[in-house]
Amino acid sequence: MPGIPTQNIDRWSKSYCPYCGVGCGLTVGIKDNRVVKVKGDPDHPSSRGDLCAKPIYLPDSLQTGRLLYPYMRPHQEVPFQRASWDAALQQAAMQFKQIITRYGPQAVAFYGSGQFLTEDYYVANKLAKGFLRTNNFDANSRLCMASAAAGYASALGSDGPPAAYEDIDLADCFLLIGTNTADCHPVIFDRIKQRKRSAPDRVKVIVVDPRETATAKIADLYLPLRPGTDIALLNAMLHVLLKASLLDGSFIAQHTHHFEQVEATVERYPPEVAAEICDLPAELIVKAALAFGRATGALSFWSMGVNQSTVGVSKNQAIINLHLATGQIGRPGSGPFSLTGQPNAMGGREAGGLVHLLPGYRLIKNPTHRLEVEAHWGVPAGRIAPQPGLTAIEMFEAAARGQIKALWIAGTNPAVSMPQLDLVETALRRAELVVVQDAYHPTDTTHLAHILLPAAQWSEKAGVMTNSERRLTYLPKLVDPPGEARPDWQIFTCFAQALGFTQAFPYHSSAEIFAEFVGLTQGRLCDYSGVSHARLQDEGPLQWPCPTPTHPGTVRLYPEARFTTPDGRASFTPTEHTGPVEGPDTTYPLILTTGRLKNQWHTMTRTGKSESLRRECPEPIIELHPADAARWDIADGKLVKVASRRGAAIARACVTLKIKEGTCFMPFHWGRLLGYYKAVNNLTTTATDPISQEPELKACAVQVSPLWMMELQRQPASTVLEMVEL
Ligand SMILES: Nc1nc2c(c(=O)[nH]1)N[C@H]1C(S)=C(S)[C@@H](COP(=O)(O)OP(=O)(O)OC[C@H]3O[C@@H](n4cnc5c(=O)[nH]c(N)nc54)[C@H](O)[C@@H]3O)O[C@H]1N2
Ligand SMILES: Nc1nc2c(c(=O)[nH]1)N[C@H]1C(S)=C(S)[C@@H](COP(=O)(O)OP(=O)(O)OC[C@H]3O[C@@H](n4cnc5c(=O)[nH]c(N)nc54)[C@H](O)[C@@H]3O)O[C@H]1N2
Ligand code: SF4
Ligand SMILES: [Mo]
Repeated sequence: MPGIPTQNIDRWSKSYCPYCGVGCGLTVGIKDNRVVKVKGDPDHPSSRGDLCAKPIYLPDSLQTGRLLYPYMRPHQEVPFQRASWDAALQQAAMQFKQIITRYGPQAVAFYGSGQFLTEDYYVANKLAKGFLRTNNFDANSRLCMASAAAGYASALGSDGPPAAYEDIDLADCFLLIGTNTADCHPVIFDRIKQRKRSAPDRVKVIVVDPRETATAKIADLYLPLRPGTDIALLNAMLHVLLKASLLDGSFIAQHTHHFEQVEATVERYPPEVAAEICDLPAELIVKAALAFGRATGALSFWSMGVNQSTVGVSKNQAIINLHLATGQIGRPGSGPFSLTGQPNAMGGREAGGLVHLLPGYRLIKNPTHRLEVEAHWGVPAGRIAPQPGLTAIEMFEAAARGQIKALWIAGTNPAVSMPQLDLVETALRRAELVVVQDAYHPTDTTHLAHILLPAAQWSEKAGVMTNSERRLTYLPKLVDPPGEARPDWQIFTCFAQALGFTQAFPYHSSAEIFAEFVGLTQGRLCDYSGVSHARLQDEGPLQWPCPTPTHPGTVRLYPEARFTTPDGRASFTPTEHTGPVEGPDTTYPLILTTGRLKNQWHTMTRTGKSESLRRECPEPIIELHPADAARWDIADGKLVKVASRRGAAIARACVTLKIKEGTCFMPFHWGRLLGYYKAVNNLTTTATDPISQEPELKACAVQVSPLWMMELQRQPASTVLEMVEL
């Protein structure tokens, strides 16, 4: 365990984990204005003292490589000069005003993060949508949860995961589809594992993933499907249940619409047809369907293997169809349950932090919603533009074309995490103004900025985050930020003031901002108008809906199966199988899927600073099936050149039977700054789902070949990867 002996700690305080959307409670030890130790918080109802390795190493990452002061430069070819906060914000304000005057409000854009506090989100959105009149505020949740949010909204009438973690202890069938829960949501995985152990014969676990990850270890049924074929599988499961009369006819009749359309569609997906599409044995599909259909409580968890697809919304709808058809929703131990990626991607959705949203799960396109928000913000009716702004990929495409002139990026590192990094680089180089607000420097994105603004990060600012089970936790400020770093909400507030909007942005604390925001949740599904900073501090975390100051919070949505639609009924949507946009061909014969490693977080600006975490996987790897490795003459442990239609990367071969033949896998943690060819997003595609606009980060076609450079192979891997020119 890192850190200093417990007896030397000045004080302990409760907080919340700044990594994944499980949203575990932390107990944090502080000494001399520094966080020195992190443990689980036994009182946090979502995690009950449990936690994984990543936050334990937070003390290693909080000091090193921090961006301490604002910096500016006239263009990207010259070094940054230190500036005062006033000068940096005045400069940004002047350029924003000029650009808006010259080209209109659509020429500016903000790109934020599911790692913001809810208050950060709220202020930035209010500024963009209510005062600058641009709806161009999107977030990295577009690459992550957008398909899930759209899936819930289309089926249930509103975004919002219906189930809660306590349903894990009550379920007897788990469908884990497109999620490596063991590595990416470890504390939820532990709870599922405990449930399985408590009744090993009764509780069934189904894992659906082209890779046999650590998650598959607890599976009764492991389905290694071909990437991008989930809809065929889910339709076939429904087909089997229909034929076996395992559907809940009265639930369908009383609480839903359009079942007949789905019935007609799944008729065309008998298990034999899906078996062909998915490359799975038909009997495995039947077994999975029966396990789901016979369960008293069926709980489905999913994440990026479902969402990051050109049919991501349909995949979500196909999962929800299964739950509606069996009545497995709103009851203890059941429900469709998307696992949120980032710690506050949920809060971001609630605060309206995407280009098509307004606070309180409202929609830009809805005139009544716009009026309600305009009234709350004290701006004239008609101020909010009626059309959604440009989504993440569209935003960078527009900047690369020269249509977006000013980009403000905060709490995200798109020069590593967006598909097709050439596009991102072109966009950032073409824009007249790139403002980057980050806790660290250099990163691949800060490296391309004109103005750098130092952000206070976790433990250095106070505010609220919502986790996957709709639970709000208060994060106190525990230590002072280093240098001149400021909380994101404060930076946006000061920027709004520099633009002249002082009256509408008078905030001195995030508590005031939270209070203003919760007013906009009143009467909405995500009503938490009974919550305040003070209440969360006094009573601890609360689950929304929580509409009054004495309301205890709500475990589960839709207990009476009354959904958020005008007539209270949910909607089935027929879903059809369509493969990824790039299928394998003779030139690019393998499907590359990308994702995460257990001990790294995203672009490694934080976890990469811990020696212990880095040691686990010091360099990019590529998982290959032995048959594919043999076909292209690749030996385990050797360097491999991977090329797609868009670019190339290099990684070390990890030859394993745990990946499906014809598929390979690379993590996306490395950016070009760490070695140009380490970046997997050199390869990925910007093709997106037509509804959610979420990119297909889980499938593109590649070719692999050994890197025949014997002399290079004798050098340390990092040098090789940095020096090799393809
Ligand atoms: N250690 C760690 N944990 C994290 C993060 C991190 O960076 N590191 N990030 C957090 C964030 S923001 C997110 S979004 C989550 C992501 O959590 P996950 O979604 O669990 O993680 P990924 O590795 O992106 O992808 C999950 C799995 O999808 C599988 N997959 C690929 N294509 C398909 C397909 O077509 N169908 C199916 N069924 N499966 C497929 C992959 O093989 C992979 O095992 O993790 C969160 N937790
Ligand atoms: N190929 C491929 N690409 C992917 C994915 C994939 O599966 N495959 N997954 C996608 C998904 S799901 C996600 S969520 C994204 C994540 O991608 P990013 O959002 O780009 O990843 P992070 O490294 O978490 O970036 C967070 C940034 O915020 C900074 N930061 C930390 N704390 C604070 C703070 O309090 N304030 C401010 N202003 N900055 C702070 C960090 O230093 C870092 O630069 O990646 C996406 N990209
Ligand atoms: S499971 Fe997620 S929220 Fe919990 S400690 Fe690990 S990273 Fe943090
Ligand atoms: Mo994510």
